[in-house]
Amino acid sequence: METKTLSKAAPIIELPKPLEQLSEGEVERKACIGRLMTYTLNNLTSQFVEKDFQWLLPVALSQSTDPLWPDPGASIEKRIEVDIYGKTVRTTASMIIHKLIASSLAYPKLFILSPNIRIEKAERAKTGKHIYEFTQLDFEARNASTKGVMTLVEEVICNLLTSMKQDMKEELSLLCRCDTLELPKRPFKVYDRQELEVDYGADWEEGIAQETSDPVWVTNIPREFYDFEDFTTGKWDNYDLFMPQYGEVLSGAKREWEYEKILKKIERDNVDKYNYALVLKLAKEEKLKPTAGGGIGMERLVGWISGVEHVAETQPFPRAGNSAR
Ligand code: ASN
Repeated sequence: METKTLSKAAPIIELPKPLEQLSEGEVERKACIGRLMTYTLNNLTSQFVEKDFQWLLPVALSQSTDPLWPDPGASIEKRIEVDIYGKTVRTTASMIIHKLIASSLAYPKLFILSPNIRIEKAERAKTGKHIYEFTQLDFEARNASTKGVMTLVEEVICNLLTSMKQDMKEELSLLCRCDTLELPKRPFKVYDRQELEVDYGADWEEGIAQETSDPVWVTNIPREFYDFEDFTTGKWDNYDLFMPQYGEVLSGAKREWEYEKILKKIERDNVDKYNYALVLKLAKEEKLKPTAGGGIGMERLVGWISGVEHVAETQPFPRAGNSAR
């Protein structure tokens, strides 16, 4: 089968201006996006609390942060490490390991608004999708299934959009999103990454985002050791959520919990075992439980809702390029 050609090459997107350089009209637009962010945070956190998820506070420095490796989508240029009281800790790339431990030991259903630092190669800022500091609504549930997580996410996103379209008409119309932001039909379609590669080649993420007019799930993406991999079929039980004309806003998975598999994958990936000693110990003692979850990128979700060119437009102090304030 022939690979489809994408309609246009990915455009290079200007970095957003800092607050103090915005014109009056641009400030109004910024404030409008800010109100949609407030609405989204309030709505999603309330929905998770109502569903009996416990709201945990984030950690900023830890021994076991996300290795972000091997993930074909990652391009980490620099990792920030610092010595505290004789121990090397790192800035949080994601709280995935903490989620697995917390959900297994004490908080079966949890979520965190977790600030993540990922210093990716500078040119990635020009995609309009990458920022070096962002916040995930990261959630995890003990004994949850992939289907269960997909249903939960579809429900919370559709609830958010339904009430936002009623309550935030002024903001959505100022951003010209009143008519274009449609309520998706449930359940969302599910694609296997392998079938998308046949259709679009290596650029399947861009391909599916351009072509779909509804949010879609993509499963079976090879990546870090903590996502569940079926060793007999070679398939990964994980999932990303892609928004139409935009791209990925959530990634998640059913997780590994068995010691032998985790160890094998850590060794296979050349990941430093020492940093994951606690999760290995818990798995060995059979205290690590099967969980599933995901993380919604808040800037990306609100970026898609607002129709921004660059995701950093959703941030009061854009975290892209070298204009840090
Ligand atoms: N939050 C993601 C998850 O739950 C992990 C990540 O951000 N790398 O799978």
